[in-house]
Amino acid sequence: PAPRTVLLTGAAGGLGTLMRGLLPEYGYDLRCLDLVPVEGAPGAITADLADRDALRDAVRGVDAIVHLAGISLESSFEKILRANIEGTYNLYEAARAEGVRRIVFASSNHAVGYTPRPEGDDPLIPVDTPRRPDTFYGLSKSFGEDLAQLYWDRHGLETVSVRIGSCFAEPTSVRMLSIWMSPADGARLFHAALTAEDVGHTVVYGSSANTRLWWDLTTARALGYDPQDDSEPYAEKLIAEQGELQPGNEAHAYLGGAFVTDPPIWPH
Ligand code: NAI
Ligand code: 15L
Repeated sequence: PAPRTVLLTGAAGGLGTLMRGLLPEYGYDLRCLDLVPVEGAPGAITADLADRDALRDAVRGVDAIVHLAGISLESSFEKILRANIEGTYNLYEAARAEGVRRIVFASSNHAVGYTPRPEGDDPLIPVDTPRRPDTFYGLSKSFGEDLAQLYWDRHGLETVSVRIGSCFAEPTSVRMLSIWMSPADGARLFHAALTAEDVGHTVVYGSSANTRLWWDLTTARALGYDPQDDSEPYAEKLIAEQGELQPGNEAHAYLGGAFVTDPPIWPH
């Protein structure tokens, strides 16, 4: 049966807030969790991913989990270790112990951020390209994908790892023209990841059907994802303001963009 009750971790964050608005239209009952109170979500759980007891209570009885919580930019190794690496482990352990069958894991393009971006007629980047994290943050997403594989192989807990590009209301940079995921397509992809059958551990890229796409959406489409948006209408204005990406510029040369040269730092 299709999952109905879904735990949404990181529900107070940017993507969590967008998905709280969009996923209920697909019929889900969301149980929200975050480190900070989730405004406008009565009954939301305020808990740290470090709190194993709270996670056991939070996952009990849900059909699936959408795991967005964690540090979403670069930080010290110690902070990334606690929130993203141990935190994701704690969530998977709770899910295993409570018999949850499926997790949708918010991985990131920064797990493969040191992959050179395709130019011209270069082939699109496949999901099985070697992982090349660009930061400790990207390293934690690479860990999450391996953890997901282990929990599938050993425990039969299924995961769709979504290497999200940039999911914001609009693309705001020339790089984002290639990796943008509109919020509506984000909800379509999460819904597909929650409902497709026999996913085992599947890795997909998360973006809209952008004209300037850098990566291969075949595995995402195989879940039933049918993206409806394209960043191209934003291209002319962004390129006029910012110029085209320059191959000689290190911050333009890789998938991870400026994360390889000057990563944005998590503010807390
Ligand atoms: P965000 O930073 O706005 O939200 C993350 C949420 O996680 C915050 O509300 C924060 O309070 C919560 N959180 C942090 N540490 C926690 C802990 N120890 N315990 C419980 N909750 C904790 O980030 P955003 O943009 O909403 O991203 C959500 C997820 O998607 C993140 O895992 C991020 O790495 C991933 N992602 C997002 C992309 C995007 O374009 N928004 C791109 C690629 C990946
Ligand atoms: C990410 O992984 C971040 O969480 C998000 O805030 C954006 O910076 C995105 O990658 C990106 O690469 O644009």
